[in-house]
Amino acid sequence: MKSQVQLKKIASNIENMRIRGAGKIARYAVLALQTVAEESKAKEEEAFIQDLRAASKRLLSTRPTAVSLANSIRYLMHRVNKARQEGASLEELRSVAVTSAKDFIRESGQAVERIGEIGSRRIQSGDVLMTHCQSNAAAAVMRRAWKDGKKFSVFVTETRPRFQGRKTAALLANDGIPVTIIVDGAARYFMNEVDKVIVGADAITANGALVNKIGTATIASLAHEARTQFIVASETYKFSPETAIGNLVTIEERNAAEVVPNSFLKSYPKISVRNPAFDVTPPEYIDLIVTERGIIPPQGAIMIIHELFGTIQPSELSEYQTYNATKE
Ligand code: RUB
Repeated sequence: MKSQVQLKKIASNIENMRIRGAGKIARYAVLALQTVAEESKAKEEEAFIQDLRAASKRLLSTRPTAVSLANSIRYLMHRVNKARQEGASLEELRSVAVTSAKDFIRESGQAVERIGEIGSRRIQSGDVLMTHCQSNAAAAVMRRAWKDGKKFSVFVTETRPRFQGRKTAALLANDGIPVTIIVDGAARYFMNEVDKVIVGADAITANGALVNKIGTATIASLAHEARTQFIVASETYKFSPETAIGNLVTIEERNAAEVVPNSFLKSYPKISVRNPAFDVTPPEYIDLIVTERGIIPPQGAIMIIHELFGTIQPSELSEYQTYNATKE
């Protein structure tokens, strides 16, 4: 079945990071669900929903830290479940699923664009910026500011172990933005020259902490020490409702072979390697979070979560949880 092939392919490409970055992961996840909905051979409504649930389960297992993934699936499943409760037929459910996927992809693209627009107002000509990893949202801010005629330069950390910084550097350089790549460990060496650090988000917690690529928290503490502004660019579907009731965001640990070659590990079997993909930056180190709804201080994260998800009960943290504010 084409949809199964598509689901398998998208899920394994998220796992092996051919599809990466929290926003993109979310968009591909709903695209996979769209294909499953289009191709489902289910003969009745409940079986159709079960097909979507099974696909969601597979997608959710791919990258545990990306809250955007769970929220994008929730966005679609909430609408499908609501339609089912209202008595929708099989074909109506299919159409709700497909439309929801398309809506999410469109809204997500618009959110990144809007973040670029809003965030770019914080950038001034003459600024020296620093960024880490590769984030479409953070890049949107810098690219929009450059497009608007502001002149600035950017230090890009290479971002061990997967070197996503090279992708960011290439993207910005293609626009003509002056870019300097540095090793992650050189962040402090250059921090006193930097006016603003700008990064993306894998997740924002209820207390305004940022979960992002490993190394982000170190850079944030250096920025704090140097009194350099630390800006996060994040769509609101990266805000984690689970954290409002005390759950923690799971930090993904990846394969040791990303850090050292297997041959090294074989030669030194007693050496162990840890490879957490993300870390947590406390809200005290964050000056502002740029969302598509506007700029908030980290303390405002809980308000966004309440607007999006309402008051959260532990039993509601399933696909049924509502997205109050997303134009229902
Ligand atoms: C990517 C990363 C990015 C966020 C935000 O990690 O940490 O900063 O996902 O990206 P990985 P975006 O390479 O492990 O996926 O703004 O594009 O959603």
